[in-house]
Amino acid sequence: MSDKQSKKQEQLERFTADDRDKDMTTNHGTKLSEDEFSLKAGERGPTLMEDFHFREKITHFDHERIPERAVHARGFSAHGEFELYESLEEYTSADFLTDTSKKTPVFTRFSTVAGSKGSADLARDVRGFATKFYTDEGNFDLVGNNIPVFFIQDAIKFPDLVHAVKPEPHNGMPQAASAHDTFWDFIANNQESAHMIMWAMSPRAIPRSLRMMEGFGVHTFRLVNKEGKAHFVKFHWKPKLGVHSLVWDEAQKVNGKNPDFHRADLYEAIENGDYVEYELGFQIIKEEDEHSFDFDILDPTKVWPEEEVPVKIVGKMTLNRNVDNVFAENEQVAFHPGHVVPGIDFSNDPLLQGRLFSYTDTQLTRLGGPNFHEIPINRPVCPFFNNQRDGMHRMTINRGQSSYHNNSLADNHPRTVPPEEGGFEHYQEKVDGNKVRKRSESFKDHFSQAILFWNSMSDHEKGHIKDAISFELGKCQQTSVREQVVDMLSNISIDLASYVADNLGLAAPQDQAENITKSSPALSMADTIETPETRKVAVLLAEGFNGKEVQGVLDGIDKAGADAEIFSTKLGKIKADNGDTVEADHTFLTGDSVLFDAVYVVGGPNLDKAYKDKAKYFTKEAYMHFKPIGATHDGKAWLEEEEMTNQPGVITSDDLESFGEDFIKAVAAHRFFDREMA
Ligand code: HDD
Repeated sequence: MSDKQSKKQEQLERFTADDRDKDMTTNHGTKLSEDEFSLKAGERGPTLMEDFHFREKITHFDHERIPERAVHARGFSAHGEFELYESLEEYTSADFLTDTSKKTPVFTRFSTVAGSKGSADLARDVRGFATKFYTDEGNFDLVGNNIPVFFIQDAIKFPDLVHAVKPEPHNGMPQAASAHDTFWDFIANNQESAHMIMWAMSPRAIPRSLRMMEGFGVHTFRLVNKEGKAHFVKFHWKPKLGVHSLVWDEAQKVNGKNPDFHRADLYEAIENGDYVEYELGFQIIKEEDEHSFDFDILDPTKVWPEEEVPVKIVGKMTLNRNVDNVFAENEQVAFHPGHVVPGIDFSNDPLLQGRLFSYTDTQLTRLGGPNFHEIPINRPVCPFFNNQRDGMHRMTINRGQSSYHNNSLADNHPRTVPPEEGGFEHYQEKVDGNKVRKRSESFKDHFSQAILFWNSMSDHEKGHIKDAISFELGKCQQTSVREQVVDMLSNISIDLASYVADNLGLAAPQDQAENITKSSPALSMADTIETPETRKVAVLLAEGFNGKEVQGVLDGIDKAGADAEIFSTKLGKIKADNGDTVEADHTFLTGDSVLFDAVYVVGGPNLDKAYKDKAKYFTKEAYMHFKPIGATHDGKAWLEEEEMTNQPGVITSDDLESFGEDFIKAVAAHRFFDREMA
């Protein structure tokens, strides 16, 4: 974290309370002498109404919960800062995008969409990626997802989409899962979802870490410069650690072993000083080129292929501070795609236009009234004044006699500000049309980009998608739903549709998918950044292990920025053959293979069969999830016994130095899907 507190942190500081070393009082300040027993008429008698302490404590508790978000209920957040690499004044007048000397405080909340607040992190789902920039000109909220397109083209269909994916109303199942009839019935009968469903069934929907996924503003926005000239823009976040995912079997197990897997990963990375970095990128299209593409740039079910419209990297966000209080910050933060600052404006994307209504509206129920902007996490760092007054939970004590505009009593203050001095002015787009409830002709192609996405996938991503759809439809009860989806898939790929049909015992589809061969390599995760940094390596060793040699490998893991955690027969100190000790972090009871990126198997003398079996099972599971595995000493023999050697990403060697290097390289590579093919 920067040594100087950010403006936002200073502001939040004024609202924080630290009750260490403090006396206990009621909310009204009366000191309390007792907090364990209610006031009773006699030791065994009834509680008395006059017990104000009891009444206050229970009343507060009775009202501790607020409605969870209608979608994106389960989320986790962190504070940070945004730095700009170069002035973008050619495109925008926004000061945080033109002044490179500024560090703009940010607050980012990641979320799953469908599950309740208490659901598990590794649901197969889209991830929300919402960032509040506390700029000196007001808050700018970039409320995006980790997938660059959306299921629907018009916001009026959002309640239908959400009703379809949420637990079914007659039995309240399933929780945090799209693998059920109503969701797939919606998909098959709303074919604009074809492109997004391909992303949602791809590995992107089960990220390895919130730190290892991209973010997208999804919609087309506008950047407007000082001269009033506008460009269309799409926003991107690119993680410095690359884009990585888990496999489905692993994800489901992680949900049981550690439902907080993603939030713990983010929290611990920040606590360890491994600050989380994403670069901000812009795709920019000139206004005059609006109609130069084979898709409508206002259609939120379309990407702008990066090969056609390159992503210009403009700055970096670093998340470097955990929240102090999950309710006060993560729960009470209120994002809104309509929170813009001068220099950023909207496009006519009908999904975006509808969102501009929904987000303030939902906070009225969720946060209990119109003053949620006064909650510390939501306050801008710049001053804010207007004539809005009163309402539930008003905190500000507005002085003065007048609360209207125009006035003479306060010399017309608070005054509006002309655009040249920083007042927001809407981009003066000429709009002329008949009032119609219609989909534009240019929004009617639902399959070209679904095919583009499919064509761009590596073999293992294609395999993942095939199995994901087979899983999801396999969980659907209605044959008619399965059939309709297979029919829909045949518009994307006959290979995909036939595979799924075969898995479901359905007839192979007849229709041919359109013959589109175009692909966009940027859509695949296959060529992403590879690094061992912050990867978690499970090291299996026991008393009497070769201390000198193993320490060398552990040092190498540490030097590479990865994190080795020791599994042994018991917690506490484990003695090596040279008398050195290491501290065991886990036993097979407290830790699990699915919670690690790689396994290094060492073993030790005098281990009983039960222990060896567990160690082999642990390693085999990592092997089945295509993870890097290294083995030296006794570990090598275990791998041989289980026929795991001579496979991609399985490193064994007697030369400890080359072993260390090869193992770290394997850890950086993340997964070895060739093993799947072998
Ligand atoms: Fe939304 C929350 C992202 C379409 C209505 N949305 C919400 C959050 C994210 C998104 C990240 C969680 C914010 C947080 O962490 O507090 N939503 C999107 C994206 C969309 C999208 C990327 C399409 C491109 N959303 C969308 C539509 C509507 C909504 C079309 C309604 C017309 N979204 C909401 C909401 C939520 C919300 C009900 C629930 C909680 C909240 O707003 O504050 O208003």
